[in-house]
Amino acid sequence: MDVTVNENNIVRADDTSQTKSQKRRYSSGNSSTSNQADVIRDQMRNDDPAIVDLTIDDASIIDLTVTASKSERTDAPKFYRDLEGSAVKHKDNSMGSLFSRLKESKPFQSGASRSGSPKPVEAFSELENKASRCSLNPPSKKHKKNENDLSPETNEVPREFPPYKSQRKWEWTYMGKQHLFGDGRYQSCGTDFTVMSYNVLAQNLLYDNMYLYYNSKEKHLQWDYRKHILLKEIKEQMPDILCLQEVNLDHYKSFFTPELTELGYKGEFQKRTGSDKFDGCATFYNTKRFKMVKCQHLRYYRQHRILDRDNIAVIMKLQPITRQEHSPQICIANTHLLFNPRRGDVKLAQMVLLLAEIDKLTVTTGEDGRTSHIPTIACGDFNLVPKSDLYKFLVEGYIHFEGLEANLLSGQRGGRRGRDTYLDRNFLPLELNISKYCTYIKENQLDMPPSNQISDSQDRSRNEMLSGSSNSQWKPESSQNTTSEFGQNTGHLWHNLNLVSSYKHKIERLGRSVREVTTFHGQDSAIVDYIFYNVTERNSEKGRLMLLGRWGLLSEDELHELGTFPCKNHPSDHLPLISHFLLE
Ligand code: KL2
Repeated sequence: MDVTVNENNIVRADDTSQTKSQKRRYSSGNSSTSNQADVIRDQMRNDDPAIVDLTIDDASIIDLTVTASKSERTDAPKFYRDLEGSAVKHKDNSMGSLFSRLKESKPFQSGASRSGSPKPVEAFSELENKASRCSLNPPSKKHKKNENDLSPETNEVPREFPPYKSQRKWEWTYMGKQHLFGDGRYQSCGTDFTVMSYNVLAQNLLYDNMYLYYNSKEKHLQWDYRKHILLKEIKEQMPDILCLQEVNLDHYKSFFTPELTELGYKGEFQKRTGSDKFDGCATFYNTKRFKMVKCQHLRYYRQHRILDRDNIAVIMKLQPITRQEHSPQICIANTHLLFNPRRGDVKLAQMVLLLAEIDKLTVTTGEDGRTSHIPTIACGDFNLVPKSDLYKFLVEGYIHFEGLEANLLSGQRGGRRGRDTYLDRNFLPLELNISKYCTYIKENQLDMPPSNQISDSQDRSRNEMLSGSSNSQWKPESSQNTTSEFGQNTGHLWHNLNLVSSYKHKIERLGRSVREVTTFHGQDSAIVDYIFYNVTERNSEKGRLMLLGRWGLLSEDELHELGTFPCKNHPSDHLPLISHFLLE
């Protein structure tokens, strides 16, 4: 494909080899509210094009020819869906260079599209410079250094950005301060360790959703550039456990595994199911600190409309390497749930499966026959926001889902569009054999009285639930259509994991509490990534896992001021989350 600019300020991208094309013409006229960039982006989103032929002239008339529509998706990989032969590197160079031309052409200046009054080109380059200079590099390993120390890159941050705007800082809990920096009185004999959860933005998804990244410099979007910065971020933190999402299978094999093996890690990977998916979750652990006891690869896909999506999880049981012979184990679940903001019902079903698998993997039976569960950390990209029904289900352990609107469950922007569907009490397939407590039903459980079936702690919280002393307002109805005490088709779900988020989702800035975000790109910012850990007493946050600290996130405003992601020093559209725990 050739992209040329002629004297009349016409940007043209031609590819005559494609035959199936649709032509559209947009004219901004003199309207100050016209918004060519958004129109084109929407058009491209709808048509999912492989090739775009764009003409922009001085009268702000835009001709858009879109080639290869959705129906031809299977042919599209030749162009920009290709993993390594991505647009930027592929011989036809389609999306990469085209997008950089779009940015250079006047109607596409950032800001111009929103305000309707074009800004001079210089203003745009300045914004882009800010973006490319943004530095979120962490303080070095063990975080005990002066937190105001700037990493080398921050030398490049222009004066007008005070350091706090480009620095993430460790936020220590009371326990963390006592344990890590105290006078020794509170030192425990437990194992402390760090967990990083990071959606590294799969290269093929980057090109699939290119409209999100049109403000980024082409160079900063290339895998050959991004991979070095990703590795640098990991090396700077050296987490003991590393949970990555959106890892391309090829990159897992050719990049992450060799590089991280060199650093002393071992890993497990699960690709998203489906032949058109190339990325998945990878969990690595530092072999000097942990040994793997078991690993469960969870594929959510079932032949049922509620679970017909390709998402996956890696659930690992790890044992710290200590002088103790029987050191306590932990479970680390790493997942990337469905993105679709409208399908909260699918996400809920995926969560139920995840919880049941965690329960299965973590349950232990003591010498006295009593069951308990090993401490668990569940992290990843859950594609749901705090305050949503799904978030509440995770941290409160209860949801009355019957009658809720599927498109509102995750609270993501964009969920409200389109037709509403309401959750039915029978939305989970019975064949899953999962109870309303999000545990697998054992054969003998179906007919037996509940008190024999539920472990001690489960029994306690179940009684709490029934007596109304938990967050739940629900009281059981005698006439419920349930197959048994464990039956799932009651319209209610519980789980007993007692999950707490290690991030509070709000940060203090200049005495005010503002929203922090975990993902950010040209279109949106939100909190969708989490590190949850489980406690025995939810209200006091006490348990065998104790949170010592978290690597603080940034506020929405701070990120907006930095420009857009990915950029020079930040290689993904998500920020890495890191939490420091003590296991007793
Ligand atoms: O939000 V994400 O990005 O957790 O970072 O998870 C999904 C999205 C990921 C895997 O499906 O690909 C991204 N618009 C924007 N982003 C999308 C879309 C879309 N239509 N589809 C997938 N993703």
